Amino acid sequence: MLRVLLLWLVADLPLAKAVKPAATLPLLVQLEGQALVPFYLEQKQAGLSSDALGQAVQRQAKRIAAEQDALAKRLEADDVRVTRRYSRLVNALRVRVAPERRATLAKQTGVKRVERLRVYEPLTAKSVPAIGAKTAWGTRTTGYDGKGMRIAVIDTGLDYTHAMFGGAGTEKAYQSNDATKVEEGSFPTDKVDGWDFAGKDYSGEDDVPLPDGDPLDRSGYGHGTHVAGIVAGVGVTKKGRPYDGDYFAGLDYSEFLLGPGVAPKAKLFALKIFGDKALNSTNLVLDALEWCADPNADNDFADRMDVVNLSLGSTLGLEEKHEAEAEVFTNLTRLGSVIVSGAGNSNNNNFYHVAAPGVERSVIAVGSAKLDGSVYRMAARSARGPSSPHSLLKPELIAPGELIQSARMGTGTGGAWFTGTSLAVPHVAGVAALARQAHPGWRATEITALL
Ligand SMILES: [Ca+2]
Ligand SMILES: [Ca+2]
Ligand SMILES: [Ca+2]
Repeated sequence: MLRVLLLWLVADLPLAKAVKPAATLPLLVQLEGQALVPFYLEQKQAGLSSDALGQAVQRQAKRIAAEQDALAKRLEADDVRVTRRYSRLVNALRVRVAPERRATLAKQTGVKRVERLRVYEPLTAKSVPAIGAKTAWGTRTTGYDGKGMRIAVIDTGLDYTHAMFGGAGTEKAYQSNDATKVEEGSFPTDKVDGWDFAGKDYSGEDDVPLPDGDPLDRSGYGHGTHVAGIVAGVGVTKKGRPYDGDYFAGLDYSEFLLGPGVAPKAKLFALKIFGDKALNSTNLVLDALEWCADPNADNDFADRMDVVNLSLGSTLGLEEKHEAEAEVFTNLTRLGSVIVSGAGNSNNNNFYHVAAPGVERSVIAVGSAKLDGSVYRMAARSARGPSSPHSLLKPELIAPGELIQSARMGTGTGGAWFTGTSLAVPHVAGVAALARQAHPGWRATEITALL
Protein backbone atom coordinates (compact mmCIF):
# COMPACT_ATOMS: atom_id res chain seq x y z
CA MET A 1 0.00 0.00 0.00
CA LEU A 2 2.81 2.32 0.92
CA ARG A 3 4.41 1.62 -2.40
CA VAL A 4 1.25 2.49 -4.24
CA LEU A 5 1.07 5.79 -2.43
CA LEU A 6 4.68 6.60 -3.15
CA LEU A 7 4.26 5.81 -6.81
CA TRP A 8 1.16 7.92 -6.91
CA LEU A 9 3.20 10.84 -5.69
CA VAL A 10 5.95 10.24 -8.20
CA ALA A 11 3.46 9.83 -11.01
CA ASP A 12 1.92 13.14 -10.08
CA LEU A 13 5.09 15.19 -10.35
CA PRO A 14 5.26 15.76 -14.12
CA LEU A 15 1.62 16.74 -14.14
CA ALA A 16 2.10 19.84 -12.07
CA LYS A 17 1.45 22.21 -14.92
CA ALA A 18 -1.10 20.11 -16.76
CA VAL A 19 -4.75 20.71 -16.12
CA LYS A 20 -5.38 18.32 -13.29
CA PRO A 21 -8.59 16.37 -13.62
CA ALA A 22 -10.67 15.98 -10.50
CA ALA A 23 -9.29 13.38 -8.15
CA THR A 24 -10.68 10.40 -9.96
CA LEU A 25 -9.30 6.96 -10.54
CA PRO A 26 -9.02 5.29 -13.97
CA LEU A 27 -10.66 1.88 -13.63
CA LEU A 28 -11.58 -1.03 -15.82
CA VAL A 29 -15.15 -2.24 -15.36
CA GLN A 30 -15.61 -5.72 -16.78
CA LEU A 31 -19.13 -6.76 -17.78
CA GLU A 32 -20.71 -10.19 -17.51
CA GLY A 33 -21.19 -10.89 -21.23
CA GLN A 34 -18.56 -12.90 -23.11
CA ALA A 35 -16.09 -10.80 -25.12
CA LEU A 36 -16.00 -11.24 -28.89
CA VAL A 37 -12.76 -13.18 -29.27
CA PRO A 38 -13.54 -15.95 -26.75
CA PHE A 39 -17.08 -16.07 -28.19
CA TYR A 40 -15.67 -16.42 -31.71
CA LEU A 41 -13.22 -19.14 -30.66
CA GLU A 42 -15.94 -21.11 -28.89
CA GLN A 43 -18.30 -20.94 -31.87
CA LYS A 44 -15.52 -21.85 -34.25
CA GLN A 45 -14.70 -24.86 -32.08
CA ALA A 46 -18.36 -25.87 -32.34
CA GLY A 47 -17.90 -26.16 -36.07
CA LEU A 48 -19.90 -23.22 -37.42
CA SER A 49 -19.39 -22.44 -41.11
CA SER A 50 -17.45 -19.28 -41.72
CA ASP A 51 -20.56 -17.35 -42.86
CA ALA A 52 -22.58 -18.43 -39.83
CA LEU A 53 -19.61 -17.72 -37.61
CA GLY A 54 -19.27 -14.19 -38.95
CA GLN A 55 -22.97 -13.54 -38.38
CA ALA A 56 -22.88 -14.99 -34.89
CA VAL A 57 -19.97 -12.72 -34.00
CA GLN A 58 -21.81 -9.66 -35.32
CA ARG A 59 -24.86 -10.58 -33.22
CA GLN A 60 -22.68 -10.96 -30.15
CA ALA A 61 -21.11 -7.56 -30.93
CA LYS A 62 -24.61 -6.04 -30.87
CA ARG A 63 -25.42 -7.75 -27.57
CA ILE A 64 -22.22 -6.40 -26.05
CA ALA A 65 -22.92 -2.91 -27.37
CA ALA A 66 -26.42 -2.97 -25.88
CA GLU A 67 -25.12 -4.28 -22.57
CA GLN A 68 -22.44 -1.58 -22.48
CA ASP A 69 -24.91 1.15 -23.47
CA ALA A 70 -27.21 0.23 -20.63
CA LEU A 71 -24.46 0.12 -18.04
CA ALA A 72 -22.79 3.30 -19.32
CA LYS A 73 -26.10 5.13 -19.10
CA ARG A 74 -26.59 4.08 -15.48
CA LEU A 75 -22.98 4.91 -14.58
CA GLU A 76 -23.02 8.31 -16.20
CA ALA A 77 -26.23 9.18 -14.40
CA ASP A 78 -24.21 8.39 -11.31
CA ASP A 79 -21.30 10.72 -12.19
CA VAL A 80 -19.01 7.99 -13.46
CA ARG A 81 -17.27 9.08 -16.65
CA VAL A 82 -16.93 6.37 -19.32
CA THR A 83 -13.80 7.09 -21.35
CA ARG A 84 -13.39 4.00 -23.50
CA ARG A 85 -15.11 0.76 -24.47
CA TYR A 86 -13.53 -2.61 -25.13
CA SER A 87 -15.35 -5.55 -26.67
CA ARG A 88 -12.93 -7.90 -28.41
CA LEU A 89 -10.44 -9.23 -25.88
CA VAL A 90 -12.46 -8.13 -22.88
CA ASN A 91 -16.02 -6.85 -22.48
CA ALA A 92 -15.29 -3.77 -20.40
CA LEU A 93 -15.59 -0.03 -19.95
CA ARG A 94 -12.75 2.22 -18.92
CA VAL A 95 -14.08 4.78 -16.50
CA ARG A 96 -12.97 7.56 -14.19
CA VAL A 97 -14.51 7.60 -10.79
CA ALA A 98 -13.88 9.04 -7.34
CA PRO A 99 -11.86 6.46 -5.37
CA GLU A 100 -14.44 6.11 -2.64
CA ARG A 101 -17.05 5.07 -5.21
CA ARG A 102 -15.13 2.06 -6.36
CA ALA A 103 -16.75 -0.47 -4.06
CA THR A 104 -20.30 0.47 -5.06
CA LEU A 105 -19.30 0.32 -8.70
CA ALA A 106 -18.38 -3.34 -8.31
CA LYS A 107 -21.84 -4.11 -6.95
CA GLN A 108 -23.71 -2.75 -9.98
CA THR A 109 -25.87 -5.22 -11.85
CA GLY A 110 -24.05 -6.68 -14.83
CA VAL A 111 -20.60 -5.84 -13.51
CA LYS A 112 -18.27 -8.80 -13.23
CA ARG A 113 -15.29 -7.06 -11.68
CA VAL A 114 -13.62 -3.70 -11.28
CA GLU A 115 -9.89 -3.27 -11.31
CA ARG A 116 -7.10 -0.75 -11.80
CA LEU A 117 -5.48 -0.61 -15.21
CA ARG A 118 -1.88 -1.64 -15.05
CA VAL A 119 0.56 1.17 -15.73
CA TYR A 120 3.59 0.63 -17.94
CA GLU A 121 6.89 2.29 -18.71
CA PRO A 122 9.45 1.53 -21.41
CA LEU A 123 11.98 -1.09 -20.34
CA THR A 124 15.45 0.19 -19.74
CA ALA A 125 17.32 -2.76 -18.33
CA LYS A 126 20.71 -3.75 -19.71
CA SER A 127 20.98 -6.68 -22.00
CA VAL A 128 23.21 -8.49 -24.41
CA PRO A 129 21.25 -10.52 -26.92
CA ALA A 130 22.65 -13.49 -28.75
CA ILE A 131 20.40 -15.53 -30.98
CA GLY A 132 20.44 -17.49 -34.22
CA ALA A 133 18.34 -15.30 -36.47
CA LYS A 134 20.81 -15.19 -39.30
CA THR A 135 20.83 -18.97 -39.38
CA ALA A 136 17.04 -19.04 -39.48
CA TRP A 137 17.08 -16.90 -42.59
CA GLY A 138 18.60 -19.98 -44.25
CA THR A 139 19.52 -20.05 -47.91
CA ARG A 140 18.15 -17.71 -50.53
CA THR A 141 15.31 -20.09 -51.34
CA THR A 142 14.51 -21.96 -48.17
CA GLY A 143 14.85 -19.52 -45.35
CA TYR A 144 12.50 -17.48 -43.22
CA ASP A 145 12.73 -13.71 -43.24
CA GLY A 146 9.38 -12.65 -41.80
CA LYS A 147 7.64 -12.19 -45.16
CA GLY A 148 3.87 -11.94 -44.77
CA MET A 149 4.12 -11.59 -40.99
CA ARG A 150 2.48 -8.73 -39.12
CA ILE A 151 4.27 -7.51 -36.04
CA ALA A 152 2.89 -4.94 -33.61
CA VAL A 153 5.36 -2.88 -31.63
CA ILE A 154 3.49 -1.34 -28.72
CA ASP A 155 5.80 1.46 -27.69
CA THR A 156 6.71 5.14 -28.15
CA GLY A 157 6.00 5.12 -31.88
CA LEU A 158 8.30 4.54 -34.83
CA ASP A 159 10.35 6.82 -37.09
CA TYR A 160 9.10 5.44 -40.39
CA THR A 161 11.04 8.13 -42.29
CA HIS A 162 14.25 6.30 -41.36
CA ALA A 163 15.89 4.22 -44.11
CA MET A 164 15.83 1.25 -41.71
CA PHE A 165 12.08 1.10 -42.41
CA GLY A 166 12.22 1.94 -46.09
CA GLY A 167 11.70 5.67 -45.49
CA ALA A 168 13.26 8.65 -47.27
CA GLY A 169 16.25 8.40 -44.97
CA THR A 170 16.87 12.12 -44.41
CA GLU A 171 16.72 14.27 -41.30
CA LYS A 172 14.60 16.71 -43.28
CA ALA A 173 11.95 14.08 -43.99
CA TYR A 174 11.68 13.49 -40.26
CA GLN A 175 11.73 17.14 -39.20
CA SER A 176 9.17 18.27 -41.76
CA ASN A 177 6.72 15.55 -40.79
CA ASP A 178 4.03 16.82 -38.42
CA ALA A 179 3.65 14.00 -35.90
CA THR A 180 0.17 15.12 -34.92
CA LYS A 181 -1.42 14.43 -38.29
CA VAL A 182 -1.14 12.21 -41.33
CA GLU A 183 -0.11 14.31 -44.33
CA GLU A 184 -1.48 12.87 -47.54
CA GLY A 185 0.60 9.98 -48.83
CA SER A 186 2.96 10.06 -45.85
CA PHE A 187 1.54 7.16 -43.89
CA PRO A 188 1.07 4.22 -43.76
CA THR A 189 4.09 3.18 -45.80
CA ASP A 190 4.80 -0.18 -47.46
CA LYS A 191 6.70 -1.23 -44.38
CA VAL A 192 4.96 0.50 -41.50
CA ASP A 193 1.35 0.95 -40.46
CA GLY A 194 -0.11 1.71 -37.05
CA TRP A 195 -1.88 4.19 -34.84
CA ASP A 196 -1.17 6.77 -32.13
CA PHE A 197 -3.44 6.00 -29.19
CA ALA A 198 -1.86 8.63 -26.92
CA GLY A 199 -1.34 11.78 -28.98
CA LYS A 200 1.30 14.46 -28.54
CA ASP A 201 0.78 15.65 -24.98
CA TYR A 202 -0.39 12.53 -23.18
CA SER A 203 1.46 12.41 -19.91
CA GLY A 204 0.40 9.19 -18.26
CA GLU A 205 -2.44 7.44 -16.52
CA ASP A 206 -4.01 10.57 -15.10
CA ASP A 207 -4.17 12.25 -18.46
CA VAL A 208 -6.69 12.07 -21.27
CA PRO A 209 -5.28 10.63 -24.50
CA LEU A 210 -5.88 12.46 -27.79
CA PRO A 211 -5.27 9.89 -30.52
CA ASP A 212 -4.09 11.31 -33.84
CA GLY A 213 -3.39 8.37 -36.11
CA ASP A 214 0.26 9.25 -36.82
CA PRO A 215 2.60 7.11 -34.67
CA LEU A 216 5.77 8.96 -35.68
CA ASP A 217 8.24 8.57 -32.82
CA ARG A 218 9.17 11.84 -31.05
CA SER A 219 10.06 10.31 -27.72
CA GLY A 220 13.35 11.72 -26.56
CA TYR A 221 15.64 8.88 -27.51
CA GLY A 222 13.44 6.86 -29.80
CA HIS A 223 12.75 3.75 -27.77
CA GLY A 224 10.11 2.37 -30.11
CA THR A 225 12.16 3.11 -33.23
CA HIS A 226 15.15 1.28 -31.83
CA VAL A 227 13.07 -1.69 -30.73
CA ALA A 228 11.28 -1.91 -34.09
CA GLY A 229 14.59 -1.85 -35.96
CA ILE A 230 15.73 -4.90 -34.05
CA VAL A 231 12.48 -6.73 -34.68
CA ALA A 232 12.14 -6.09 -38.38
CA GLY A 233 14.32 -3.26 -39.76
CA VAL A 234 15.23 -3.83 -43.41
CA GLY A 235 18.84 -2.71 -42.95
CA VAL A 236 20.57 0.41 -44.30
CA THR A 237 23.18 0.02 -47.02
CA LYS A 238 26.52 1.83 -47.05
CA LYS A 239 24.98 4.31 -49.47
CA GLY A 240 22.37 5.18 -46.87
CA ARG A 241 19.54 3.47 -48.68
CA PRO A 242 17.04 0.88 -47.44
CA TYR A 243 18.29 -2.61 -48.29
CA ASP A 244 15.88 -4.32 -50.67
CA GLY A 245 17.63 -7.59 -51.45
CA ASP A 246 17.24 -11.09 -50.07
CA TYR A 247 18.14 -12.15 -46.57
CA PHE A 248 20.14 -15.30 -46.13
CA ALA A 249 22.70 -16.82 -43.82
CA GLY A 250 25.69 -15.68 -45.86
CA LEU A 251 24.63 -12.02 -46.03
CA ASP A 252 27.67 -9.75 -45.85
CA TYR A 253 27.23 -7.39 -42.94
CA SER A 254 30.16 -5.26 -43.99
CA GLU A 255 27.93 -3.91 -46.77
CA PHE A 256 25.60 -2.28 -44.25
CA LEU A 257 25.60 0.93 -42.30
CA LEU A 258 22.93 -0.67 -40.16
CA GLY A 259 22.36 -4.40 -40.22
CA PRO A 260 18.82 -5.67 -40.71
CA GLY A 261 16.56 -6.76 -37.89
CA VAL A 262 15.61 -10.32 -37.10
CA ALA A 263 12.53 -10.60 -39.34
CA PRO A 264 13.33 -7.96 -41.97
CA LYS A 265 10.52 -8.76 -44.44
CA ALA A 266 7.77 -8.53 -41.84
CA LYS A 267 5.32 -5.65 -41.78
CA LEU A 268 5.51 -3.44 -38.71
CA PHE A 269 2.54 -1.91 -36.87
CA ALA A 270 3.64 0.94 -34.64
CA LEU A 271 1.11 1.26 -31.82
CA LYS A 272 2.08 4.37 -29.94
CA ILE A 273 0.85 4.54 -26.36
CA PHE A 274 3.15 7.22 -24.92
CA GLY A 275 3.12 10.98 -25.33
CA ASP A 276 5.63 12.63 -27.68
CA LYS A 277 7.90 14.44 -25.29
CA ALA A 278 8.84 12.72 -22.12
CA LEU A 279 8.83 9.03 -21.44
CA ASN A 280 6.04 8.98 -18.94
CA SER A 281 3.92 6.09 -17.92
CA THR A 282 0.91 4.87 -19.85
CA ASN A 283 -2.21 2.85 -19.21
CA LEU A 284 -3.20 2.55 -22.86
CA VAL A 285 -1.82 -0.94 -23.38
CA LEU A 286 -5.33 -2.40 -23.50
CA ASP A 287 -6.30 -0.03 -26.30
CA ALA A 288 -3.37 -1.28 -28.35
CA LEU A 289 -4.04 -4.95 -27.58
CA GLU A 290 -7.68 -4.63 -28.68
CA TRP A 291 -6.40 -3.15 -31.92
CA CYS A 292 -4.03 -6.14 -32.34
CA ALA A 293 -7.01 -8.52 -32.34
CA ASP A 294 -8.86 -6.62 -35.07
CA PRO A 295 -6.98 -3.66 -36.60
CA ASN A 296 -9.79 -2.55 -38.92
CA ALA A 297 -12.44 -3.02 -36.21
CA ASP A 298 -14.87 -5.02 -38.34
CA ASN A 299 -15.16 -7.90 -35.84
CA ASP A 300 -13.44 -10.27 -38.28
CA PHE A 301 -10.19 -11.40 -36.73
CA ALA A 302 -8.39 -12.61 -39.87
CA ASP A 303 -6.24 -9.47 -39.74
CA ARG A 304 -4.99 -10.06 -36.17
CA MET A 305 -1.30 -9.55 -35.47
CA ASP A 306 1.07 -12.52 -35.74
CA VAL A 307 3.44 -11.19 -33.10
CA VAL A 308 3.10 -8.46 -30.47
CA ASN A 309 6.20 -6.83 -29.00
CA LEU A 310 5.85 -5.16 -25.59
CA SER A 311 9.23 -3.86 -24.48
CA LEU A 312 7.53 -2.41 -21.45
CA GLY A 313 7.52 -2.96 -17.75
CA SER A 314 4.94 -2.27 -15.12
CA THR A 315 5.59 -0.32 -11.97
CA LEU A 316 2.26 0.55 -10.50
CA GLY A 317 -0.63 -1.42 -9.15
CA LEU A 318 1.15 -4.66 -8.44
CA GLU A 319 -0.67 -5.02 -5.16
CA GLU A 320 -3.86 -5.32 -7.11
CA LYS A 321 -5.23 -8.18 -9.10
CA HIS A 322 -5.39 -7.74 -12.84
CA GLU A 323 -7.62 -10.60 -13.84
CA ALA A 324 -9.42 -8.80 -16.63
CA GLU A 325 -6.10 -7.77 -18.11
CA ALA A 326 -4.86 -11.35 -17.81
CA GLU A 327 -7.90 -12.42 -19.83
CA VAL A 328 -6.95 -9.88 -22.49
CA PHE A 329 -3.53 -11.44 -22.94
CA THR A 330 -4.89 -14.97 -22.85
CA ASN A 331 -7.58 -14.20 -25.43
CA LEU A 332 -5.16 -12.54 -27.81
CA THR A 333 -2.82 -15.53 -27.50
CA ARG A 334 -5.69 -17.95 -28.16
CA LEU A 335 -6.50 -15.95 -31.25
CA GLY A 336 -3.02 -16.78 -32.50
CA SER A 337 -0.89 -13.75 -31.69
CA VAL A 338 2.44 -14.50 -30.05
CA ILE A 339 2.99 -11.90 -27.33
CA VAL A 340 6.53 -11.16 -26.25
CA SER A 341 7.05 -8.97 -23.25
CA GLY A 342 9.63 -7.85 -20.79
CA ALA A 343 9.74 -9.51 -17.43
CA GLY A 344 10.42 -6.39 -15.48
CA ASN A 345 12.46 -3.28 -15.05
CA SER A 346 14.54 -1.72 -12.36
CA ASN A 347 11.55 -1.06 -10.16
CA ASN A 348 10.05 -4.47 -10.36
CA ASN A 349 11.66 -7.65 -11.51
CA ASN A 350 8.57 -9.72 -10.86
CA PHE A 351 6.31 -8.16 -13.47
CA TYR A 352 3.43 -10.51 -14.30
CA HIS A 353 4.57 -13.18 -11.91
CA VAL A 354 3.21 -11.40 -8.89
CA ALA A 355 -0.09 -10.10 -10.06
CA ALA A 356 -1.23 -12.00 -13.06
CA PRO A 357 -0.61 -15.74 -13.20
CA GLY A 358 -2.90 -16.06 -16.19
CA VAL A 359 -0.69 -13.72 -18.10
CA GLU A 360 2.37 -15.73 -17.27
CA ARG A 361 1.03 -18.68 -19.17
CA SER A 362 0.21 -16.87 -22.37
CA VAL A 363 2.94 -14.28 -22.72
CA ILE A 364 6.58 -14.93 -23.43
CA ALA A 365 8.09 -12.93 -20.59
CA VAL A 366 11.68 -12.23 -21.41
CA GLY A 367 13.57 -11.68 -18.19
CA SER A 368 15.68 -8.57 -18.22
CA ALA A 369 17.53 -9.14 -14.97
CA LYS A 370 18.86 -12.49 -16.06
CA LEU A 371 18.84 -11.68 -19.69
CA ASP A 372 22.11 -13.17 -20.84
CA GLY A 373 21.25 -16.36 -19.06
CA SER A 374 17.79 -16.70 -20.48
CA VAL A 375 18.76 -15.97 -24.04
CA TYR A 376 21.68 -18.33 -24.01
CA ARG A 377 19.58 -20.96 -22.34
CA MET A 378 17.01 -20.62 -25.02
CA ALA A 379 19.58 -21.11 -27.72
CA ALA A 380 21.17 -24.03 -25.92
CA ARG A 381 17.83 -25.75 -25.44
CA SER A 382 16.97 -25.52 -29.08
CA ALA A 383 20.38 -26.91 -29.90
CA ARG A 384 19.46 -30.02 -27.98
CA GLY A 385 16.03 -30.23 -29.53
CA PRO A 386 16.45 -31.55 -33.05
CA SER A 387 12.78 -32.55 -33.14
CA SER A 388 11.79 -30.59 -36.19
CA PRO A 389 13.33 -30.55 -39.64
CA HIS A 390 12.36 -26.89 -39.67
CA SER A 391 14.18 -26.18 -36.45
CA LEU A 392 14.72 -22.47 -36.50
CA LEU A 393 17.17 -21.80 -33.75
CA LYS A 394 20.39 -23.55 -34.26
CA PRO A 395 23.29 -23.45 -31.86
CA GLU A 396 25.26 -21.00 -33.90
CA LEU A 397 25.02 -17.73 -32.10
CA ILE A 398 25.41 -14.34 -33.63
CA ALA A 399 28.13 -12.36 -31.99
CA PRO A 400 26.53 -10.01 -29.50
CA GLY A 401 26.68 -6.57 -30.98
CA GLU A 402 25.98 -7.44 -34.54
CA LEU A 403 22.27 -6.94 -34.02
CA ILE A 404 22.24 -4.68 -30.98
CA GLN A 405 22.77 -1.61 -33.05
CA SER A 406 19.53 -0.31 -34.44
CA ALA A 407 17.87 2.74 -35.96
CA ARG A 408 18.24 6.08 -34.25
CA MET A 409 15.11 8.20 -34.42
CA GLY A 410 15.34 11.37 -36.49
CA THR A 411 18.68 10.66 -38.14
CA GLY A 412 17.52 9.36 -41.51
CA THR A 413 20.13 6.63 -41.73
CA GLY A 414 21.90 6.70 -38.37
CA GLY A 415 22.13 4.06 -35.73
CA ALA A 416 22.45 3.97 -32.01
CA TRP A 417 23.87 1.48 -29.59
CA PHE A 418 21.55 1.41 -26.66
CA THR A 419 23.25 -0.67 -24.04
CA GLY A 420 20.81 0.75 -21.55
CA THR A 421 17.80 -0.63 -23.36
CA SER A 422 16.36 -4.07 -23.05
CA LEU A 423 16.89 -5.60 -26.44
CA ALA A 424 15.96 -9.17 -25.72
CA VAL A 425 12.24 -8.62 -26.18
CA PRO A 426 12.44 -7.45 -29.80
CA HIS A 427 14.94 -10.16 -30.63
CA VAL A 428 12.62 -12.83 -29.35
CA ALA A 429 9.68 -11.13 -31.08
CA GLY A 430 11.57 -11.24 -34.37
CA VAL A 431 12.38 -14.91 -33.92
CA ALA A 432 8.74 -15.56 -33.06
CA ALA A 433 7.78 -14.02 -36.41
CA LEU A 434 10.19 -16.35 -38.22
CA ALA A 435 8.73 -19.29 -36.31
CA ARG A 436 5.19 -18.17 -37.16
CA GLN A 437 6.16 -17.89 -40.83
CA ALA A 438 7.56 -21.42 -40.71
CA HIS A 439 4.48 -22.79 -38.94
CA PRO A 440 1.48 -20.69 -39.97
CA GLY A 441 -1.04 -23.24 -38.68
CA TRP A 442 0.38 -23.54 -35.21
CA ARG A 443 -1.20 -22.11 -32.11
CA ALA A 444 0.61 -19.28 -30.39
CA THR A 445 1.41 -21.56 -27.47
CA GLU A 446 3.08 -24.02 -29.85
CA ILE A 447 5.22 -21.23 -31.29
CA THR A 448 6.11 -20.25 -27.75
CA ALA A 449 7.07 -23.83 -26.96
CA LEU A 450 9.31 -23.92 -30.04
CA LEU A 451 11.13 -20.84 -28.86
CA1 LIG B 1 1.14 11.43 -33.25
CA1 LIG C 1 2.62 13.24 -40.02
CA1 LIG D 1 -10.67 -7.24 -38.93
